Amino acid sequence: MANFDKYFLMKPADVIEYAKTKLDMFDKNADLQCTEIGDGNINYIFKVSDPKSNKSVVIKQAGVTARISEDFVLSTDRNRIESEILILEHKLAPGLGPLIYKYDEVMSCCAMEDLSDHVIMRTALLRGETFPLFADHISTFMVNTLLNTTDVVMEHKAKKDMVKKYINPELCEITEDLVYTEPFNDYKGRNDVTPANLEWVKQNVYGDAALRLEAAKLKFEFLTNAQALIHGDLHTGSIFIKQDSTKVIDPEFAFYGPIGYDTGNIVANLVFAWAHGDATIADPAEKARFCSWVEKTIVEVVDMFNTKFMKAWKENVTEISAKEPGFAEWYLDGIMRDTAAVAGLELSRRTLGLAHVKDITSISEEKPRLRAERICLTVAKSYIMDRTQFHTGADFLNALLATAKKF
Ligand code: SR1
Ligand code: MG
Repeated sequence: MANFDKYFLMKPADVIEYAKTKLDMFDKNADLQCTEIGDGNINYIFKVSDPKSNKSVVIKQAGVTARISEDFVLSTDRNRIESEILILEHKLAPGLGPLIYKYDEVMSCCAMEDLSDHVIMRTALLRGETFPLFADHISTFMVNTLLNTTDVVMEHKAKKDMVKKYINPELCEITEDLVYTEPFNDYKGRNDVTPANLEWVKQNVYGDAALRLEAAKLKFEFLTNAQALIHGDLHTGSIFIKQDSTKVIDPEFAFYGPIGYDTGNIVANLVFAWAHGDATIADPAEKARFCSWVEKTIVEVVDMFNTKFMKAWKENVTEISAKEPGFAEWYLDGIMRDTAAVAGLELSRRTLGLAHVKDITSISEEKPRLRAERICLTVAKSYIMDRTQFHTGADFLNALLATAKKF
């Protein structure tokens, strides 16, 4: 029987033993059940439950390679980063993430609150469910976790210590390759383009030198702009949700990067939800109900973020130079520009690259799928190329609606 003093990749039976001996949650004689419930690209996630006491816990373990492909050899230290960031996010944005019970450096695993009463947001959106509090919750999460970890609020040496502590080179490399590079040139031959769209993609994406140049500039901003401690992978698959609650999970890509990387991911993944609803919901009234909720949510996420950001700025800013009149507006304008750019990058990479989203891949009929992909790739281009023109939620939505009309 393992005593967990040396790392190995656990199977469900090991996880039961682990939960019994390493967590002070279950009776030593409890008849525990364990299932691997992970459906992400990288880690192994186990739910352990005791039907008798009704207690349960989630245990997440990092392997030495990514689940999606052994090409990605990754430090298991990402589990430390994830555990520490979840604890920090819980302090900065209380109630908007899971509780962490334990981090185990040897086994590179952590034990956290079981959120089985919630559902992964992408899954719920694919079923046409809507969440009226989402924009409010996610804008609070982003403002609190992002602004409070910047040089604007933090003492600069303390912030630099955080930059050091959360340097995350391997996970950042995945983003550099998959988000900023490969969607525009497929130089590693890993892209996965829908065959009937390949010629269109060659002409409109790979063949667009101006687009490739902007993506290159954005990559260097991602590499060098240590603006805030970002989540780094804030898509609808990293959010557990129910009507009255939103919980952000999975911050293993966290590092000091541009704030717009998080806000842009939220916008892009709402656009994917819209594209899925638009392509698959047959009943016009039902389609209007779902798509108009997504449209309103895109607008609200951006506008609430802007309003809350300015309010929090006034309350929390400590950096003297940041108090100069006009500085806050300049700073926020930069975030909106990056939000647009990243929304465009995320839309491009999830449509063309190695890691897709179900919003697109589950569109089973070819014609609507090709149309959905072209809408996403075309609005992506305008988010990237015209990124200085995006300031309000309406700016983001209008670009989407104008693009959709063309196809
Ligand atoms: C190799 S990992 C592929 C993608 O999955 C994660 O969720 C990140 O989005 C990453 O880019
Ligand atoms: Mg993830």
